[in-house]
Amino acid sequence: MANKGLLYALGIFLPLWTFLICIFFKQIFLIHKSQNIDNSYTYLSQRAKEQYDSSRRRNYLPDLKLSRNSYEDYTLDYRRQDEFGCFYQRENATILMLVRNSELEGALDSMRSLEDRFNKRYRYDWTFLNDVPFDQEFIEATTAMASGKTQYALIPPADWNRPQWINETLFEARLHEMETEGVLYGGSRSYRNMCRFNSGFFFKQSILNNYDYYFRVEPNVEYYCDFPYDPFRVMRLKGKKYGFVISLYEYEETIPTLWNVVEEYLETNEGKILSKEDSAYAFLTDSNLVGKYYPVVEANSDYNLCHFWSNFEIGDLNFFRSDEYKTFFETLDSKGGFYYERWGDAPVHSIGVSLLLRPDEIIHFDELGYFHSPFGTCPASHAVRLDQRCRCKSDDVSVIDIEPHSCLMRWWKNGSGKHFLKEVQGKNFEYVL
Ligand SMILES: Nc1nc2c(ncn2[C@@H]2O[C@H](COP(=O)(O)OP(=O)(O)O)[C@@H](O)[C@H]2O)c(=O)[nH]1
Ligand SMILES: *[C@@H]1O[C@H](CO)[C@@H](O)[C@H](O)[C@H]1NC(C)=O
Ligand SMILES: *[C@@H]1O[C@H](CO)[C@@H](O)[C@H](O)[C@H]1NC(C)=O
Ligand SMILES: *[C@@H]1O[C@H](CO)[C@@H](O)[C@H](O)[C@H]1NC(C)=O
Ligand SMILES: [Mg+2]
Repeated sequence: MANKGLLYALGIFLPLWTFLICIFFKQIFLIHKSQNIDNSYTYLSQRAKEQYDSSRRRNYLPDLKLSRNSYEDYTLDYRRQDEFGCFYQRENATILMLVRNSELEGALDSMRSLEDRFNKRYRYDWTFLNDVPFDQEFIEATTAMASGKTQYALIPPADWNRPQWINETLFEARLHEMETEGVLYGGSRSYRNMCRFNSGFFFKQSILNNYDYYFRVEPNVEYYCDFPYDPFRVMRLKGKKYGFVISLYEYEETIPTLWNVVEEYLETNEGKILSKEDSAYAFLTDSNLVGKYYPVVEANSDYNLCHFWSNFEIGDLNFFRSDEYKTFFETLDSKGGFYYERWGDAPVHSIGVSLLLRPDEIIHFDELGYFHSPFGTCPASHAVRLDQRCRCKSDDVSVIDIEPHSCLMRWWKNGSGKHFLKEVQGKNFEYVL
């Protein structure tokens, strides 16, 4: 009989049916449970979002300016920032690191941080420069760490080494003198090569010919926050040629005669370059009170020693490749101060861009938290720090932004200006967290 056969089959497989039914209910139970967990997390995160996040609502309230340190109301239209991914048209740009083989660990730390905070979404190329060939271990590890393509170049000796015309007797004497005086890197030969290379030769490397913009990265730095935009795109769309995050005073003992040479350059090139009124000259020379502070460092020349910290910089290579900058660098270089003194590439770049660019061509990226020992910068707005997943405290001792030894306030005053939330919104506006 057919029925008997069916019962027989069901009976024989009874343990199997029971097993399957158990699994089925267990699954339903688990799904249910996990949905509960999900719901509670969703609820919590929704609440946090609503509680804190005026910045996420920026899309709907585009006129709201956050309490950040920026004079730009909106660095970019954020609504267009979701365009990354495979359809994003990258800028003509590369991330650039001059580095030694021995600094591999520090290079990887910086890369890990920048990839996580910015580049993994865009996959810009990484370009590595060195005065000796990179070793296999370095190439392998950095290539594995990069989301974009990597390329490596050897700097020609003529772009790196001390030129023949440097007076060796004088050089050795000054090296010894500055070392005895305890000047930072005062006794170092390679540091001088590095500073001169970064001042006048990095942008001439043929490996960079194919790019318009570079983003300089050093080993052992950290980026504290998610980048809220592609800084290269900001540079192009806003017509910026030089970007910085930290500005401070230079040690005068490293550049005793630099400003004299700059004044000579200004006299010779008057009329060929921007006038003092049109450039950011005032940023370099103002020494009046800013807020509560006079410059914390006394200077012996008209140069107030303010400079952009060049370990972070995003720049337009075509500016550095211009005749104006070339003449500027060559005038400085011909005096030998990169060797007889210890001129840093930071004051040289800063003076160069401040004299040759309009203030509105220089940008302070104030939403990008950053640390290079011993100083850091961190967005001042709590909402921005949450929104960009920052890992920094804006009142940390290392955060230099509005400390007396920072030149940022001077940049606001005599550079490209700044307005504050209350000025923009009027006195009725209150920003409440
Ligand atoms: N290839 C190479 N890179 C160097 C040399 N000296 C300095 N650098 C790089 O130049 C940059 C500045 O040097 P660093 O030691 O960080 O100087 P600091 O930041 O002024 O203390 C870093 O990216 C270094 O990796 C050198 O002799 N060879
Ligand atoms: C090199 O410098 C030393 C010390 O200042 C000086 O005595 C000497 O004349 C210089 N040599 C040349 C060739 O200029
Ligand atoms: C990128 O920039 C370089 C240098 O300015 C230029 O020669 C090249 O044509 C640019 N490439 C693209 C795709 O725009
Ligand atoms: C810097 O700006 C202040 C305020 O606008 C102005 O009084 C001062 O003259 C400026 N400094 C220079 C050197 O132009
Ligand atoms: Mg460094």
